[in-house]
Amino acid sequence: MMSLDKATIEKLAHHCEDAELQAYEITKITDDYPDMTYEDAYDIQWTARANKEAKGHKIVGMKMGLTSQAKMKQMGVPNPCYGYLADYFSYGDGAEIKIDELIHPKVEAEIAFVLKSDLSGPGCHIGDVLAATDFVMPAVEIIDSRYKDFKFDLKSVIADNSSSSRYVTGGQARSIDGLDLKTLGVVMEINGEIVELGAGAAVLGHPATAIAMLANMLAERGEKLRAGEYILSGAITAATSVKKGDNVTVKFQDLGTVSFRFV
Ligand code: 0L1
Ligand code: MG
Repeated sequence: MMSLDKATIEKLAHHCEDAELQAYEITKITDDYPDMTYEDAYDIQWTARANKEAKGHKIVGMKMGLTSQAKMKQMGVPNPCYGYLADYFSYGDGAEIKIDELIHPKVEAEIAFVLKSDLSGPGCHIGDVLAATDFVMPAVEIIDSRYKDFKFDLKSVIADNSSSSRYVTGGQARSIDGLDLKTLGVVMEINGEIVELGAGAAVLGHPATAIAMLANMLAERGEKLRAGEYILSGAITAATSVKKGDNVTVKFQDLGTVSFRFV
């Protein structure tokens, strides 16, 4: 397998990050580098992440993406992927999100995990995740692929930080005791109209499974999930396009509501 050299990795990290910061579309990078590997794709993502930290940004968490069978099929990709969350991605309940800073955002309802102890793979399983979970919180992820018309393949998406751009957290932080994350229901409304429904099982059968998979994927690079990080477990609803002026409200069974607006 051909692998990209360090200079090309650095160039592509800037290519994707510039598109994110200045909100413009790019064509998928595998068009120009068809022989790049999954390792190259993650090298590009980790290089962009290091560049953000060097500029003074804090990495506050991680996300799993493409965790539902329906979404993997829709996008034609074989596996889920992960990305990182930088400090400026984070918004609270009632936020106003500036849509001009984004390209073609979509919203998806997710359950976020915060761990009380680090979690390492390989061999991490759902029981390890449940034992390590401090609390869960409702979240809405705003994804914004930098690729034209959301047209991509898995390697291109990974290099583009798995389309991460913003996330909004609200509702209540709850211990998982007494919560059934598999059947936990979610109703998404835009401007008062129900647009999506779902239950936690949409995420690989149980959202904690996605967190275990993430720990195992990170282990391939000698990395782990850390206590206190904010970890998005993957979409419960289909990603829904939004426009300026839209009010988004997502009601989570047992966890409360997350609301915000695009301005
Ligand atoms: O969070 C997600 O599931 C999105 C991952 C990237 C794919 C996309 O942009 O649709
Ligand atoms: Mg997501």
